[in-house]
Amino acid sequence: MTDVRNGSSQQSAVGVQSTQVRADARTAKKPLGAKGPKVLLCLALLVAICPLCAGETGAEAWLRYHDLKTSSLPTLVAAVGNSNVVRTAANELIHALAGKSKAQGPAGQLPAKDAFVLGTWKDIHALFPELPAARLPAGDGFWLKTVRSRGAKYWLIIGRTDRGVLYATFSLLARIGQQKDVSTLDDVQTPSAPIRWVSEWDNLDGSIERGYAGRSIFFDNDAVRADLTRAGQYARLLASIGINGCAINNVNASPRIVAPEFIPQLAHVADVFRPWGVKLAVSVDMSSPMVVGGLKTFDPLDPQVAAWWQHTVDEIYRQIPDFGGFVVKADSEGRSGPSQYGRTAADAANVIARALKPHRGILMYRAFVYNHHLDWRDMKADRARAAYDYFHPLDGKFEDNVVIQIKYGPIDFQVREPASPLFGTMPNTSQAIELQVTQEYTGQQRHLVFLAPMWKEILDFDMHVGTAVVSRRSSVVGKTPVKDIVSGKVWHQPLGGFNAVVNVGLDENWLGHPFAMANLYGYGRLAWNPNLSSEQIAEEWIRLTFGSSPQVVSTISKMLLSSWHIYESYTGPLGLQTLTGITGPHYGPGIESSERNGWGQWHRADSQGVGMDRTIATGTGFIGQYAPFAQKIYEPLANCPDDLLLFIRHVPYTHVLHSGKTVIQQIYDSHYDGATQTAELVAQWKTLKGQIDEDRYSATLKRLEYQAGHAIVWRDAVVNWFNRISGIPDAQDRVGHHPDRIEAENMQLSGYAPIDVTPWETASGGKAVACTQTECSASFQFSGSSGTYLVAIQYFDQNNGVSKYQLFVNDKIVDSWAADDHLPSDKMNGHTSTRHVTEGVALKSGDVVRIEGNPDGGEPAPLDYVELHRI
Ligand code: GCV
Repeated sequence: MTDVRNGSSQQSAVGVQSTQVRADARTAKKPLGAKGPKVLLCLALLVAICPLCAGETGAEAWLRYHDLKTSSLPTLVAAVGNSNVVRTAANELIHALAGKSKAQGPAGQLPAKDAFVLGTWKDIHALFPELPAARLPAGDGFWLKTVRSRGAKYWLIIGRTDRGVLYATFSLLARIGQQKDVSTLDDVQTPSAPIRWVSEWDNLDGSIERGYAGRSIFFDNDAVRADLTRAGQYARLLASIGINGCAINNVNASPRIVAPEFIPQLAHVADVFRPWGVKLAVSVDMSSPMVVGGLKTFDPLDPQVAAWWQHTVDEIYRQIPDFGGFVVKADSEGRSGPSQYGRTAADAANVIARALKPHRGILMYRAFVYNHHLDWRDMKADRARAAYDYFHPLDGKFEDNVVIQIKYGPIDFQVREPASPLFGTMPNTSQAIELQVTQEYTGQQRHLVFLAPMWKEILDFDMHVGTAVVSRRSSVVGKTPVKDIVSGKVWHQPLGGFNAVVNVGLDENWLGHPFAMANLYGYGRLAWNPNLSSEQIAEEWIRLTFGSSPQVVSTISKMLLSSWHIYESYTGPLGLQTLTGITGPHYGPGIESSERNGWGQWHRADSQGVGMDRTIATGTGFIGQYAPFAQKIYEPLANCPDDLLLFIRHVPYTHVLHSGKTVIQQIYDSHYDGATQTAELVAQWKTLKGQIDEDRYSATLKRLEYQAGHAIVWRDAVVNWFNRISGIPDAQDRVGHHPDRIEAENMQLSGYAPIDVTPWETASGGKAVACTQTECSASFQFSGSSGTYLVAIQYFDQNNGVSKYQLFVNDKIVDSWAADDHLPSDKMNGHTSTRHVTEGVALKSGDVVRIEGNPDGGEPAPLDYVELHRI
């Protein structure tokens, strides 16, 4: 056996010959046969892995294992028992601490020198009978414990289940990674809930609905990928934060996912998940018995349909014995569902749940059921009511392996919503909260938005059902926060937990924005322990992802923790919801798109006032879905919190907020402040130059600079729109006044033609210019004072071409660039409006500034305006 730290070769302390170790490594999976648990010995290499690395892709996320202080840690890793998952844990430890795994083999006894010892309680207890059973963790929980025994010191890594051993290992490594002292440990942790899943909205063709980081890691070309390396790496990341299930396909599911020829392909995914304790799940379509099974119906009460589900589920379990279960989206946004047969969600859920039950499978039935053809003119119509209206009457009617999966708010992953009232009204049903790591309505991973603070507000919200509701199991007194309801604690439900839509892609860093992985990390940590603070989660993530330098930790913490409020302030303050293009890609501003249609994301802004009246007294009655105490927080205008006001009330623009400002002035101020604070994020990040590897530093900087420009697009669109509709001027006279701005349509144009942009508020002055030839130019004569300027050129980067631009001063070229970003629209609008900044341009009065544009494909090298800022 080789101890690489000493650079010498020596006999193992437990007397295992080196030859034996190598030979046994080939048969390591075989049980020992003899009495007592099997101990697998692994030799760790303790070497410094990486100083400040020149460049990192982000692929390792928080599992970088850089700069680990390992000198006081043992060099031996002993895995007890036969579990593959425990073996995975041991290998992870070796990988992390040593950089590479070494020979391993079974031995009949514990190492006689210091070692990490991993195993489930049953196996470890046999070796350390003195350990008190009272400390045994529940569920997937673990115990990290240092003990001295037989002249050696052991770092015991114990789980009740083998998954617990893996979670313990990652927890230990996270502590080491954060440079915490692990010389003495006695820590028992139990996850908050049994269900800690993620969902991926991947389509079988490899595209991802609401995915912003490349194509699917699971599917391509209507099949499971042959190379599932990334899927295995993803399972490792999930396991490291305690996630135990992953539904890999879109909830808008292709029925083919459970077709006989597809199930063996799913088994391949399960194979790469299994070592990491992640159960495979899939989303299924209710019409599968017809589409795949060839039946004439998918009526959930039809015996043939029940038999089809049973047969299909049995076949899945035959091939994937540890299959997790299904997620179902039905009767929602055009999906098929039980309403087609006059049946309920309980009928639909139960027919599938009964098929899963013998296999211990779970059915996650989504409460995201609503009519998207609501009548906009009906002041009582309200999409926010839908989940409660459909599901509350069904409480207690579901099989006990059904979990109702409820989006955190009553609408749809908006930048701010109140907690869904449904959480408080199903005491006899297991529930899970659905969160969204993929930033569909929060900047699509182009904007920095750390979502843990938002999730915390929802999870900590007390539904005040403590004394109001009595379940068939028990009555409840005291606080009833959402986190305790979904974990099953409040009403003692058998199941419950968390499911988040993540949508990782083939991009090396998984989610696109280098900071977006903070949301996946935060999700896992909160699902494990929703009592953690956002500050703690942020700090953990930063230390593991970027290192523990105090300046790095404090600067990035500040950025992360301020980011949600900043984003909210320029995209949808006061409970307006994200004011984005609802009927388009849900990205840039599109304020009116939510109105006059059936989707029900209305803000009802008109010339007099703004907001949805959801009160009991005069509105849609939505507030009445909360328990009486919670109603009192929202219903009286005097109590209603400012940040949800317009979600709950329709008020005049002159209504005075608790803050003392009028609603309209708050809308203006919030957007100006938000854009300014976004620019400050760039400045904050720049202070870290040299302290972060160059690749991740510049990738982050690029996104933050883009965000600062796009925040201005948002700001101008929203303030101009509300200024026009309300007719009330900004007290600070900023709206519509841009002394540093030269509109493209007012420049000297050659080949360029003015064009009206739709919606009007997404272009400065409502107009831009589009090139009608192969080359066009727009120019103006500079008349300001001589000096050095920052030139910001606002243009539209559509996804149907790569136009080229050049900037000239007096015929001398000073900059050039291509419109080669991948923004989500092929038109000029708030999704594509972006800016190019050229710094340090010397200008004197009389100079001619000219921009030349060359269109490409369907993109006419469009220009909106130029802004000049003296440096
Ligand atoms: C997968 C929103 C999204 C849809 C998504 C749906 C859902 O409406 O925009 O893309 O569909 O939510 O959660 O089912």
